[in-house]
Amino acid sequence: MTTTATTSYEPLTETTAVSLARDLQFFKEGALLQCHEIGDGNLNLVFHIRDENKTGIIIKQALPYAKVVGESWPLTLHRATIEGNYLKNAAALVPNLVPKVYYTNETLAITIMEDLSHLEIVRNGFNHGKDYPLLSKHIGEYLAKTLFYTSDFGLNQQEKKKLHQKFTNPELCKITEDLVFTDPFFDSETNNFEPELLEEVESLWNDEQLKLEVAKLKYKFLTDGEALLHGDLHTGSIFANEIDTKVIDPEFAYFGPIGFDVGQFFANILLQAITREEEKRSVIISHLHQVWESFTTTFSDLWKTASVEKFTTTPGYLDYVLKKVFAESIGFAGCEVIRRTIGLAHVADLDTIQPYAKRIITKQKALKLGKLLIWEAESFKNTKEIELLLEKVIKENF
Ligand code: SR1
Ligand code: MG
Repeated sequence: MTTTATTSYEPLTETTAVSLARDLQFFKEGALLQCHEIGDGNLNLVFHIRDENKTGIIIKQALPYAKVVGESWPLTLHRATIEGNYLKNAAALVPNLVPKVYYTNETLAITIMEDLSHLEIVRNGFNHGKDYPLLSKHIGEYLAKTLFYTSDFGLNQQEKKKLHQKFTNPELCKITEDLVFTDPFFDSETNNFEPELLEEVESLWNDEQLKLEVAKLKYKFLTDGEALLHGDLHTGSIFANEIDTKVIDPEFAYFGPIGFDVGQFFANILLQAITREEEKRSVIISHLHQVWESFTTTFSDLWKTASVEKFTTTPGYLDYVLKKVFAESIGFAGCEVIRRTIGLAHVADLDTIQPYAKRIITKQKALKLGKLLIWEAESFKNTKEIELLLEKVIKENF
C-alpha cells in the first residue's frame, strides 16, 4: 500500500512509513532506506528512516488510543496537530531547543521532523550515569522564553486569547488531571504499585491535609491559563548531548500555570537524584539549582526588555510572580514525584533499581519526598532548601 497525503488515517507500518517518506520526496529517488519503529513512549508510533548516507527523518504518528493501555483507552488524534502547532510556535521562540518540523498532516496525525539520533533521551542517559552539563541552562532558557512569550506579560493580550483557542486540548489535559492530580490520591484502578508500598499509599489516601493541597494544585491546573505549556516536560521528553538540548513531545500542550512545566522538570531531576549514592548525586542536583537560576535570569531579562504589560514596571510585581511560580512548581513537583511512584505511568529511574528491596526503600522515600514538597510548597525560599529536604529524606531510616 502507498500512503499519501490524501489517504485517510491508518496506523503506519515500517513499510508504509517508507512509502510515505518517498512520496513526500524526503529522499532521492532510488535511495536505499532503512526504517525502524523506535517509539518507547506511552502513546505514539515513531519511525526513524535513514538513507545509505545516514541522513534521516523522524515520522511520529499518533495512534487513536493510548499505546500504554491498548485500544480500550481511545485517544484523540488531534494531539498530533497540537504537537505540530506547538513545535512551530516554539521554533520562533527557542529555535535551537526544539526539533525542526518538516511536514505535518492532520488526517494522518503525523509530524515529520528532524532526526535527533545523534542525541540521547536524557532519562536513559542519566540512568546510565551520564550527564549533560548544559541541560538545565538550556531548559531554564526554554522555560523562560516559551512561557514568557505566550503569557500576558510577553504576548499581546488579544493575540494570547486567539492562540489559546488553538491549544484547547481537553483529552490530553484529562489524562494529566486524572493521572497526576487525582488517581494516585485515591484507591483508583489505574494505580500501579508494589504490595510492599501499601501502608505508605494508604496513609497518603487518608491524609486529608495533603489532599486539600493537591485539590488546590489540581484547581490551578484546571483554571489558571497563564501561558502555553509543554505539558509533559519530564526527562523522557528531552534529547541532549554535551552541547545540544532538544525538547520533544509537546502533545499535552495547553494554556496552564507556568509552574507546571517548571515543576515537572524539578520532579524528574529529583526522581533521578533520589536513586543515586551520595557521591553521584550532586551532579544531578546541580541541574535543580541551574534550571531555576537560568529560568529566573532569562524571565527577568524578558520582563525588563520585552514586556507588553504596563504593570511590569511596578516595583515588586516581578518578585511576586516569581515567588508564585516557585511555590507552585514545588507543589506540582510533589504530585509528579508521587504519581511516577505509584500511578499508571512510572519512570525507569525508580523501576530499574536493583535489588528489589532497595527499589522499595527508594520508592518509600520518593513518596515521603513528594508529600513534603506538597505540604511545604509555600515555605521553600530557594532550590538549596529543596536539596536539603531531599538529603533529609534520603538519610532517614525506613
Ligand atoms: C496514558 S499516558 C501516560 C503518561 O505518558 C505521558 O508521557 C504523560 O506523562 C502521561 O501522563
Ligand atoms: Mg510523551
